[in-house]
Amino acid sequence: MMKLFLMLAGLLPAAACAAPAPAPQPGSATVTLSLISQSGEPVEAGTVAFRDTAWGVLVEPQLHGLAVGPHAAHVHVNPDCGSMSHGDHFMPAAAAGDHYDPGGTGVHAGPYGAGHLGDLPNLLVEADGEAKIPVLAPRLKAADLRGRALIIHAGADRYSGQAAHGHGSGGARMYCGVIR
Ligand SMILES: [Cu+2]
Ligand SMILES: [Zn+2]
Repeated sequence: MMKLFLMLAGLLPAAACAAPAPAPQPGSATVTLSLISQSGEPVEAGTVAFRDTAWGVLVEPQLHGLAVGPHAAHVHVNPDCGSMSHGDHFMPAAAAGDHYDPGGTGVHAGPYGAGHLGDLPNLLVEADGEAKIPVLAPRLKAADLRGRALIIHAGADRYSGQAAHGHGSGGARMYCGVIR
C-alpha cells in the first residue's frame, strides 16, 4: 500500500509537466432573451449559451422569471424578433420565421428526429422560475446558430406536429433573442 502511494506521489509532478497543450477554442454562441410583448417594453429574461462538444451543442440556460414547467425552445431562421399585427391579431416574433431547417425536411421532429435542425430539447423552468439545467442538441454546431433567433414558447414541445400551427411544438412564442 505504502509502496503504491509513493509511486503515485512520484508520478504527480511528471503528469503535471506533461499536460497536453490547451485544446483549440471550441465553437460557441450566445443569446440574450427578452419577453415578447405587444407594448414592446423590453423585459430581459437572461441568457442562453451554446458550446460545441463531442456530442453536439451543449445548451446552457441562465433564465429567470419564466412560468414553471417545460418550455419548447427552437432556433428560428431569421435574426429578427419583430412582432406583427394583422388587424387585432398579434403575431409575436413573427419576423423570426419558421424553425431552422436547412435540409428542407418540413418536419418538426425534435432534437433527436430527422426533421428541423432547429428543434432543441425542452428547457425546464423550476419552482423558482429559473431555467439553469443544460441540455444537449446532438445534431447542431454553434456555427449553425449565429445569426438566427432563439425562441422559447409558452408550453412544452411534444416534438411532433406542424410548426406553423403551433400544434405539438410549444404554442405561442414568448421569449426571443438574436443569437451571436
Ligand atoms: Cu419556436
Ligand atoms: Zn421544428
